[in-house]
Amino acid sequence: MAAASYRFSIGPWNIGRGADPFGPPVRPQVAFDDVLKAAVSLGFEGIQFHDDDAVPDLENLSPSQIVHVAEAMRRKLADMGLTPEFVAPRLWEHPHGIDGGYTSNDPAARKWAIERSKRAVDVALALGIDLIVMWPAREGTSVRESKNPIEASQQMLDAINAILAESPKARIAIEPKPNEPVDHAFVPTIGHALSLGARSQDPRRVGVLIESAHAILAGLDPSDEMGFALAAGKLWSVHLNDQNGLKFDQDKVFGAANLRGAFDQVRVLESANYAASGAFVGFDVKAQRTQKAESATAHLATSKAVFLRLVEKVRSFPNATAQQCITARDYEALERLVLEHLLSA
Ligand code: GLO
Ligand code: MG
Repeated sequence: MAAASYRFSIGPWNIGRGADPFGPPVRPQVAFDDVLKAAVSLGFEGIQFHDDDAVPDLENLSPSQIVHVAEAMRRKLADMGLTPEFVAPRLWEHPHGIDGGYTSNDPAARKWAIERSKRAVDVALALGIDLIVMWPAREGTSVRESKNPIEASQQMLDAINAILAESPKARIAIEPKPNEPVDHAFVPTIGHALSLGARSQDPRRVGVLIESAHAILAGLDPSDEMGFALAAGKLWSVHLNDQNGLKFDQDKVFGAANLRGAFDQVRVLESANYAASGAFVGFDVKAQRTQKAESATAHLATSKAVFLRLVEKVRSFPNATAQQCITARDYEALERLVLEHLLSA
């Protein structure tokens, strides 16, 4: 039987303008329709959305207007042969989200965050999908004493339950990140995310999205985080990228900092037959600030190419020899085998 093919996805934020905290944008804004065209030409089928990527200015629209605009987006994607993957409520840019949404100390902000998340469910359903990604960007603290972590855990759970209650179809993939923009986030790892999901009103509808860089920032191995989620049947999307140690969130090209770590991530996805699950492989990568506008999608092409090369590397790995090394407890020989395999043409 032929192996299932991987489906690749990107978000519009992956074709960015190159701004960083120390300098302004260096490239012109790429229009949303041009992002879609780039996705098609680069061989990406899936489009990931923030709620207001799909429905611009949604704060000023009624719920029925939001649905109307999202339905038009659904048709636009279909005409181009594209598929929406998920919708993420963007709580971290609005003034109400300044101190976090669900865990804000301001009750009005908490209410807003829940309402906005419900609208994201409406957007997803109007796009014809059921997956909501929850990246708890500012749900945490920079001054530890500013929030109560016990209350915050309950508030995160309440938000999950509110989203689940909005529609019996809605599924949530929590995307944990340990820090940035906050100092300490309340849902920093996959273990935290899965534990919250298990305590929710419908654990079957709560899973995770794992971003390689976020696991590395937590001092963890992304492939082990993936393995933990896969064992529970909870890996519903991935944001593959790379990260050069404990720095700001770099969103580097997949494999750019640690090619062996990238190999291990592909290996765990292959061993769980992730492609057959129908879930997407997303790349949450950013073009470098130095990149000129005309080649500011190269990071996406490279990430996909590296992923596919690593799929070949995983499939041609000498598993029988590796097993002999394991049986003999000769892990130095296994180390050599892996390195020689990665170095071979
Ligand atoms: C930032 C996150 C971000 C999310 C995206 C979807 O660190 O990785 O890119 O993945 O906003 O929620
Ligand atoms: Mg991400």
